[in-house]
Amino acid sequence: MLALFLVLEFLLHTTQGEPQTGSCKDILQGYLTGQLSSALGAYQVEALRREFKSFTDVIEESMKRFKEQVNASIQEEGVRNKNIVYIRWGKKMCPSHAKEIYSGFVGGSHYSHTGAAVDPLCLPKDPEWEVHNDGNDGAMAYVYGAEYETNTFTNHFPLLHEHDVPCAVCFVQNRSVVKAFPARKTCYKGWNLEYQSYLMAGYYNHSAATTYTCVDKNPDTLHGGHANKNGYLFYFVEAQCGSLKCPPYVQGRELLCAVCSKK
Ligand SMILES: [Ca+2]
Ligand SMILES: [Ca+2]
Repeated sequence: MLALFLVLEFLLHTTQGEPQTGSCKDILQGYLTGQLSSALGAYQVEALRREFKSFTDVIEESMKRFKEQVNASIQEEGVRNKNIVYIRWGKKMCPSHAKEIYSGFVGGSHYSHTGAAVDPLCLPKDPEWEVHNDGNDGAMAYVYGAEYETNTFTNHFPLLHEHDVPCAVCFVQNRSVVKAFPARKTCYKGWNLEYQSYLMAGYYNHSAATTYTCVDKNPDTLHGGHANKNGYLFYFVEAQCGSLKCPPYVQGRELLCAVCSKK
């Protein structure tokens, strides 16, 4: 309504002072004040109305587009200042589009300890220290290295068995969020793939609780780490039907994981 009023005002002003002001100005003024000349045909009023309507429609449409553009550039600006960091488990390097903060080796609690910390760590190769006392000092938590436990799976995966597990901490600019999607190898619409992986966790019957972790689907191994020393252990995760819906899940099938990010 405001737009219509402004258009009419504009037309009135632009027609003022012109010699043949008679008809157009009178019609507009009549339209605005409601005192339309009786001599004026109804069809002229209708024609004017239609013209104003199409004109204001054009203005409203371009205002809408302008608003959308402003919103999009505000959003773009917001994302430009955002970054994500994630750990690529099982790989020494980050994906090519990411910057590597550091590459390290996976550590965690011992699979046999009931009081274990559940989550694995990506330990750097250049640790720093403060006050310390070498040797075991009693009441402490522990961190061990990590191994793949993959001898009962198929294909090339038994070759990884007992090898130590690397990791890389990766940094990606202009992304607002990163998330692991279990049971997926591709990302949902609007998300970008960071890395494809298998879902892994501790053995179901070990004492220590673990956490589901997305370990790269083409894992690297740490040089010189092929010895069964145990510690934090990674096993593939199989679907178990029941309360888990099958289909879509399949009894005994190993689950994947897609790590995806979004602008
Ligand atoms: Ca082992
Ligand atoms: Ca299986």
